Amino acid sequence: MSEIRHDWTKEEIRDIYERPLLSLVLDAAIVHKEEHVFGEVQISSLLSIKTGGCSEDCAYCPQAARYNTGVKVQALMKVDDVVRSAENAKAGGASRFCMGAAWREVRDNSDFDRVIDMVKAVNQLDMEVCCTLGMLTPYQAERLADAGLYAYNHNVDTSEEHYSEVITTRTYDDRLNTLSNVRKAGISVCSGGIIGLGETDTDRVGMLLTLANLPQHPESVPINTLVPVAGTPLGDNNRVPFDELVRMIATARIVMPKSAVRLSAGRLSLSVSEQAMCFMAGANSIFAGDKLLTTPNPEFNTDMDMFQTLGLKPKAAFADGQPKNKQNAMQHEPC
Ligand code: SAM
Ligand code: DTB
Ligand code: SF4
Repeated sequence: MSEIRHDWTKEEIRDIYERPLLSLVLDAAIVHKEEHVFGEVQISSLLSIKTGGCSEDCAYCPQAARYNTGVKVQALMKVDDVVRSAENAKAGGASRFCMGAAWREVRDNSDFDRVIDMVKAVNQLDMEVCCTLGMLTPYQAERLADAGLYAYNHNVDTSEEHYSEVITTRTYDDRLNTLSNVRKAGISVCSGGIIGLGETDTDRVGMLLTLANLPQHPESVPINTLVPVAGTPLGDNNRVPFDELVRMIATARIVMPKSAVRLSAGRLSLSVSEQAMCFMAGANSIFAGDKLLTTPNPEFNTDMDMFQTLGLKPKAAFADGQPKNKQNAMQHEPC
């Protein structure tokens, strides 16, 4: 068993990150095999329930209102349409359904009431329900938990030092506060970041340090590579070399041994063999479906062919435990 630590130093993580690539992958694969079912990969489906028009200035994001990216603003979807999409995702083998909204933060209004109804409805399908809606208060996190929300995605995105180069309309501490509110509400935490934002290796190590030294490791750690979108300030950034992505995944696997590491945005630019190396290095979760929120992702059938070729198996829902409201229901059931 790997030791679960929350007292990593920057130097220790940097030493891991800088190991010769194949030794690093081997070390990560050993941790992965000890802590997870090797070859089992969680399939998450992603749906943008409210698109574009966001007030934040995240320099990578096509949904920020201030950048001219061609993304069409779409109001919050109807509950029935969301449920239909979740049913399709389940039929395709997804065990987690993640609903994303281009909001800076959740407001206590009828839109949030509708999201609560979406969470309840998707929860009925026995899928792990996830949301990513921006900043949350403790009360909002409680409401989501009570509705049966399984996980909440809120990325730290980059290191604390690099953060203000990318986003100025909220702080790193705002992000960490929301993560703490989510954790206190008993919701599974999904938090990671993006590489390719113009950060240094030290920033990448710094981001992993933040995540690995949280009081509890996030249950999921998405590693996104920037999908450069024309019109955003980072639209002309170069593609991240694939070995750097592998390094990031392997280091995340070693410093957070029990977390799911998600090979997230950017897969469309990776070959099957490059993705295979990511799985070898400890990635055990993907977003499947031909669209992420607004940008393209590999076709579902292409991914299933990859699963076949690499001998990967989709992970069942709730393999790591039930959401809070189901736990309560089970505790109150007579024996
Ligand atoms: N508005 C909410 C928020 O910011 O938390 C939820 C949606 S937001 C689009 C979710 C995450 O998507 C961001 O934190 C970022 O990590 C990722 N993301 C957005 N645009 C991206 C891009 N062009 N390439 C890679 N990842 C991106
Ligand atoms: C995460 O870390 N990556 C996903 C999910 N969480 C919400 C989003 C990726 C978005 C990529 C850009 C787009 O499609 O708009
Ligand atoms: Fe808005 Fe989220 Fe995009 Fe930032 S990442 S602009 S908060 S939708």
